[in-house]
Amino acid sequence: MELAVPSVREPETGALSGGLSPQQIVELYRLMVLSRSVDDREILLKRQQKIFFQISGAGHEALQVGAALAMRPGYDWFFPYYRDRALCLALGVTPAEMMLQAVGAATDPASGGRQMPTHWSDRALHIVSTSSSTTTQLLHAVGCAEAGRYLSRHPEAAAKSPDDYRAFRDLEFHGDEVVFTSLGEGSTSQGEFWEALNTASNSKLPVVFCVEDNGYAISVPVEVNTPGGNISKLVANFPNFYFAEVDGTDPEACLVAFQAAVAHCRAGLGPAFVHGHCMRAYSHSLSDDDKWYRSQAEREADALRDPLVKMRARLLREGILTAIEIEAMEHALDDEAAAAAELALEAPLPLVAGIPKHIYSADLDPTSSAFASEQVEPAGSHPGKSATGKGIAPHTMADLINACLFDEMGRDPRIVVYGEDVADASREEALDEVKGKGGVFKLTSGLQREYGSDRVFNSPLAEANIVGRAIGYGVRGMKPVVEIQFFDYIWPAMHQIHNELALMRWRSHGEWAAPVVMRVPIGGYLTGGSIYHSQSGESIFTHIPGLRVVFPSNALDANGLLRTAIRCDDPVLFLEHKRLYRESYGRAPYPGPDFAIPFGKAKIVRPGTHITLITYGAIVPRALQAAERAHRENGIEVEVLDLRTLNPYDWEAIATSVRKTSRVIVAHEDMLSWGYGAEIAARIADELFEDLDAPVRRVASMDTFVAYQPILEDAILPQPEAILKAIVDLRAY
Ligand SMILES: Cc1ncc(C[n+]2csc(CCOP(=O)(O)OP(=O)(O)O)c2C)c(N)n1
Ligand SMILES: [Mg+2]
Repeated sequence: MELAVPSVREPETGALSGGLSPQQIVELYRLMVLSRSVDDREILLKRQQKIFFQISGAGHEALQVGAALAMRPGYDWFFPYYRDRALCLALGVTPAEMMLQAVGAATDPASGGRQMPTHWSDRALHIVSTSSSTTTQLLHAVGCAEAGRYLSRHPEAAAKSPDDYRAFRDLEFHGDEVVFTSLGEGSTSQGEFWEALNTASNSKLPVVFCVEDNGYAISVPVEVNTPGGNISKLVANFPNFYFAEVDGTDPEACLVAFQAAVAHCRAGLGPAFVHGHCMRAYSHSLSDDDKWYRSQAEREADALRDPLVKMRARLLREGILTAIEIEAMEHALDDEAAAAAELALEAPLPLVAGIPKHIYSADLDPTSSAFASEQVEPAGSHPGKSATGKGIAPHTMADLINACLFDEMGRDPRIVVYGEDVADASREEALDEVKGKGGVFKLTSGLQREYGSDRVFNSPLAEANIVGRAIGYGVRGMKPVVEIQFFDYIWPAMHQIHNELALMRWRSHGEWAAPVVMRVPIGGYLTGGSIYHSQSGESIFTHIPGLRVVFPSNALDANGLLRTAIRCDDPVLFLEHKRLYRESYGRAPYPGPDFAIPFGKAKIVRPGTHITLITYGAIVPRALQAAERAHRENGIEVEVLDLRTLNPYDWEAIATSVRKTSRVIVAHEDMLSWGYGAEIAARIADELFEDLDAPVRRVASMDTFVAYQPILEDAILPQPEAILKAIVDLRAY
């Protein structure tokens, strides 16, 4: 790839050498002015209503150019934020590409018209797609750095397999690569900032954190966000970091700071933190006016620190360029930005028909027969290490999930497993004498012992950290299979799941994806599980396009569906009902190391002719109990359908059964209102109205959380008696 600034970079390393020549100083200025010109052109277009949003990097150019020129595009990795126009230009994104995003063109290479301007993405340059959410990108950068380190230590993981997601996921890595990420000073208030620094510091990761401190977060001044007003002072005690605090309006000072930061990272000494004091030459965005909240004196003082103004003065003062030469250069760059805009305004617009493209992988369909195993034969002893059951005897769901993890990790060196308490013992020296933890439910038991601490390890107690880092691993082509200890505590990760994980592919128009598996124990019926260890809430996640949601009810399905989740190329929320982990219901022999079940295929667990009962998870055994009693006591034949996966779900199976029975109950453990059954019931009413002899009934828990006292717990959660009553009522309708 052509470097954008060959005259400035050293050809071998891509970095600048110290002590800049006049020519190199001019090149810095050129990049800064080009960035400002593109911003100014966009502002014009926004005022003419030819583009729909504008946020500028004006005032941040010096810091960003200094950062970009200390690193190597296409070799190092970049997780920038929305102000980083000058950084991206210096890395090699063209003004035309930026303008294509501003107009929302079909040919916008970063997002195909889906993201606002300045939401960067460029695969060749290693600029990973970023969102509008402040600070989420830092954890991606941390995971990306971990992946790079892992791959350097395990180059065998780069091998491709035609049989799974690896066929479509190329790996690139270098032992001395660095990962850059940036954010504003206001965004350092987010917890994920601290979560990212924790892991980067603890694991000595080669991440360059850049805080672009312009003193404001929209209208909120720095001292409101940062106690004492200086983030450098607050982070100073993190171990292993290189720290620099620089005048972010002086590109040369910034470059020197970043070169030292990058050298520290490349040498494997740990992360770096560069805090640049820049300024905001314009208001926050075109939707803001800083005259509303900044005094005139303050604005005037800030304007004197405009890096372009300062550089212009320096060029003249040091006789590097004349006023005429500067003016000619600025005009030429303005023309370049104008030409880019003209080009973009002529570009084709995205087709409405293309909207669903890249919500999920187009390469690998987890509903396809490629994931359907032959009839399984009991395959003898399973490889898992969980406490119950070895040999050919029927195994619990816990056993067969553990066995699947063992098998898949043996087969695919790109898998890493981490989460809270998932390791056998973080202090490896204890392993000789202890049994090992292996998860609070023991589902990951023995994995660290078998596959080593590089592949199975404990995370900090921070759920956003777990999922955010997994996204960083995922975009590098790795397969993180992470555990969230309880569904009740998935909420700190919700931002990462909803705005990042599920969206990575769609928002980058297929350029990036993070096919992460999140295993999550869920549900109640625990007798004493109470509010914070009994929650359901799967419909909150089936409401997220881009995320697959799986919810098995028995050991065999859990084994086969987890295998599909791991081998597929989409992010998967794999919900494991805690009550089912060691139930006698649904045990099965070990089905062997290649048993897989496609997504979106329901299973008729009891055939019947009078009523269709659609359910999943822990309600399956309860529905079967109710169906048996309805048969014995009332002569009603209920067909029980176990959906097994909730997104996608098997509409064909539902429709076939409903056409046969004409009466439907949807039953689930989660609350009734706005629950998963609401969507299924609505679709049946919409598309199968003619086939129905009665309204669609729902059975679910009360619209409240699960209480501790068992009398209350039993009343809140749906019991077999409630299902039986619905069956009898509906038959009589
Ligand atoms: C998680 C999140 N919360 C709120 C916003 C809305 N928002 C966008 S930019 C911004 C201020 C950011 O300030 P700072 O981090 O200092 O960056 P700057 O824009 O000043 O460069 C806010 C509140 C957002 N994008 N993401
Ligand atoms: Mg700011």
